[in-house]
Amino acid sequence: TNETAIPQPKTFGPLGNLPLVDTKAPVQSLMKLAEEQGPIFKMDLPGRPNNLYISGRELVEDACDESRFEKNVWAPLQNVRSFSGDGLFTSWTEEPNWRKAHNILMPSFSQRAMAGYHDMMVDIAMQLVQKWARLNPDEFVEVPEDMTRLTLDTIGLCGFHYRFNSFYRESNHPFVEAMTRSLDESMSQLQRLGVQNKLMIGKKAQMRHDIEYMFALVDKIVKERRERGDQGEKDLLNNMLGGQDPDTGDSLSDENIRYQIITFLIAGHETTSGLLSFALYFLLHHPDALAKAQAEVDGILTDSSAPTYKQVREMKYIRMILNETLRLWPTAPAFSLRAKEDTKLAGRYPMQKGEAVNVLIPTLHRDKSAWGDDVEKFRPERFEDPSKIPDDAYKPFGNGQRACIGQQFALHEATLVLGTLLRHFDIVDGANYELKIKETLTLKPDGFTMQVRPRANAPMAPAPAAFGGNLAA
Ligand code: HEM
Ligand code: LEH
Repeated sequence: TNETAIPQPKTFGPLGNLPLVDTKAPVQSLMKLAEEQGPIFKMDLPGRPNNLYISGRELVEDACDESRFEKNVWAPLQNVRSFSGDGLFTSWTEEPNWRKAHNILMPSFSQRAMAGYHDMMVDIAMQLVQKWARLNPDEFVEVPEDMTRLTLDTIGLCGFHYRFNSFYRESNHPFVEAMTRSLDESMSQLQRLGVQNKLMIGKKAQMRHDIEYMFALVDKIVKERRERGDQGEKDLLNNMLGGQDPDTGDSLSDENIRYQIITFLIAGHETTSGLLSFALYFLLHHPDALAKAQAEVDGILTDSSAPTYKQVREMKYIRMILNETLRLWPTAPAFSLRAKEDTKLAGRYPMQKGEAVNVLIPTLHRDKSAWGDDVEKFRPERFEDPSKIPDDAYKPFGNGQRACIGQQFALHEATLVLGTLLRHFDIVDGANYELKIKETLTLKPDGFTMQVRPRANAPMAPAPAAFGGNLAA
């Protein structure tokens, strides 16, 4: 027949392939394995035999056929369900709350809806600009930490009119601590043996405690809004509290609203802060791209008022930089699909109904047959004409009806912030930072610091009236 055997790296008895995976960096281990094994390979993990990883464009294109494959809520997402339940990100498509929430929330994430969030995004972006403007020349910016402050505060304000006020705190907001620990623990559980997991009593108690903290914060936000009533806030919370599914007339239950809020707080900030951090890292190392980006924003942001929605939409090169950053380091690095019926993947690999394939996005984004030989090179110009990108070679936001609902939100926010930062500051690699990637389900540059210098020709950031509305005063 025309069936092909699937490669598998060496195994270690009952541990299977687990010893080949660095517990702190599973995705980077899988990328190395993919380089050795090719575009499809098999991994046996304790209690989880036959994990298929695919990373070739052709295979991914076939698995993205929604008539034969659907989103798989795989082990990494199963573990997250303890705090995000049947929220949009961790629900099966057939669970009734997926379509209900999808229908109710889609309009809140349309490109049009971004105009309504824009001023709130600017509010938080300006807090970052002002913090950086007040640094002494010898001080360093902790990039992922400040980007996390920014993206958490942005989703808090746009989603729920809640201010985390992260820029007024020396360390992370307790919600971020609870969330990061829970995500870490969800990932660690994947690599422990069943018996090991049962022995982790302290970790379990910590996770229970963290989940209770997150639920309590969210319940407080909902309770306060219910008591105050709808005052016309155009945010996600009002849409969830008041929205009805046009198909059924149903609205979301209180339990499901809690899961959606946790989902948005997590999804809405982890990946976008990683994106902004990697983008600044790449710009430090690509002066040509940096100069082009600064020339673009200098031409668009010509007066001292805050960027408008329209100006952000004009920042085409900044957008290309973000696209190219997500090519090399897609901050949500994998998703999983399962066969809806018995089928053959790419006409060669028989799959039974329910069998899954996991898409390894960073390796897909380095498929030379799709991108050319210079795949390792950071070159935003690849995205000049998106029609030139082969189908399904670029999947940073997932696939089909289960693709990221927050894509426009993330890209509008990231474009606004990167454009505004580059208009105001030159960036300097004062610490000779060497890239090291931290994994917590998402990817971030670990310990990345740099210096910033206010640009001579920058328009001054709008400041409170006490300062004359202008930092120069
Ligand atoms: C789904 C990536 C930002 C909310 C997804 C998926 C990916 C992804 C790959 C598909 C997951 C799967 O198939 O299992 C990203 C990246 C982001 C980002 C790279 C930023 C650079 C956001 C933001 C929000 C968000 C800002 C919300 C404010 C969601 C939700 C889903 C999702 C709710 C599930 C959608 C559904 O299945 O109906 N995202 N995301 N994401 N994302 Fe994002
Ligand atoms: O493949 C992974 N883990 C392996 C285990 C390992 C021992 C081989 C496995 O098979 O479970 C790594 C898992 C990576 C999961 C990426 C999930 C993406 C999370 C994105 C969260 C943020 N977000 C959500 C929505 N929009 C953004």
